[in-house]
Amino acid sequence: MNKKSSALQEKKGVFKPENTSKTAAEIIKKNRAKQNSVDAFVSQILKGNIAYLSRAITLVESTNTKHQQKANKILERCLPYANKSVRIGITGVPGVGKSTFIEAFGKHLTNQNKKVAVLAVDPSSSVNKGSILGDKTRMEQLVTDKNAFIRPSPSGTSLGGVAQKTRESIILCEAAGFDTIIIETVGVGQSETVVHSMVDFFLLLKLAGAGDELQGIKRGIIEMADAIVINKADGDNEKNAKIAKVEFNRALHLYPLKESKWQPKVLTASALHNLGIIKIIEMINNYIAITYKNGYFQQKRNEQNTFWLLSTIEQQLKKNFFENPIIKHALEKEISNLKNNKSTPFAAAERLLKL
Ligand SMILES: Nc1nc2c(ncn2[C@@H]2O[C@H](COP(=O)(O)OP(=O)(O)O)[C@@H](O)[C@H]2O)c(=O)[nH]1
Ligand SMILES: [Mg+2]
Repeated sequence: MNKKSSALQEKKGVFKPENTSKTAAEIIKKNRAKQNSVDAFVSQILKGNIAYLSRAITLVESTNTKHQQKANKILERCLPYANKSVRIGITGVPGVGKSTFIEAFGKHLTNQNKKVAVLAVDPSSSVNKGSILGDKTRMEQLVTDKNAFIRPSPSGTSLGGVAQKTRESIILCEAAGFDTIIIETVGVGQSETVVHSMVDFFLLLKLAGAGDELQGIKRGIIEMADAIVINKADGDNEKNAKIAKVEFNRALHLYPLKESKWQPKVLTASALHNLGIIKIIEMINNYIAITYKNGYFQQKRNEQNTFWLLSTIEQQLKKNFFENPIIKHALEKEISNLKNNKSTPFAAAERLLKL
């Protein structure tokens, strides 16, 4: 075979000069650092830049210590611009219509030129990637609305950790100009209590005709609610919803008047057919006006802040303790001692704490 025509023949390469000069590379690097600086994050968030808001929330949610430090700096500087919003918690069992409701409710608000952020606290989301994400199809209109921002639940091992991240995200959203913050949570377990402790108004969605046990709603959650909305009040269900409304109203009147001096309301709605939503918005506005006037709004936020300060310290202490290599090692030893009946849990705990 002719050597020249062989495909295997190698051609000598020509020298190719670097297409970026050193100075150009440095300028690019510097610009990138500038774009990623805390200053850039803060100024862009305050301008309402959604891309930066999203990235800041990602930093908040990161487990990387460097990211967390950066997030804390951003948070600290956003804090003076936060707080000017109405925070609404929405709970109810899966299938009750939370996502459909938030879509209808959120659309009404953005039509009134409000800026709506939807966050979630879902401790199970580390497994199924968060309820909202899958639900984005149910929030089709809100997802594409430039005045809305939807973020799925952070994942995490502990509810406390997940909640902490959501609280920090609230601050970032508020600094970005969102005046209505909706926090969704699934009505199972402890997450309602946690969401209740970070919102101004707590709304429980229910269905007519299904008993509380069936709906997995505990008495304590009904007690926390500032309003119960009986959803799916349409078609054949409308009559049942009206009956349920009367029953719930009667039941709610048995509870002592809340510290807010607000008598919880029961309303019916059809999230699917967009009925009864305006009344709910008016009711929440009314609640805000009343509690602003009687001072309860601020008092509750102050109490919530104190609660979160203490719980943040608690979490940090725990984290520092359990992540300390000396403790980690000693803990392992103590656990194996326990197994061999060489020690008691109390004596072991005392020794570890002294370390
Ligand atoms: N008839 C009726 N169906 C509804 C209503 N709201 C939600 N749904 C339906 O109930 C199902 C569950 O709704 P979804 O919003 O995903 O509930 P979530 O699990 O609480 O978020 C969906 O098929 C909805 O279309 C309503 O007001 N009326
Ligand atoms: Mg949902």
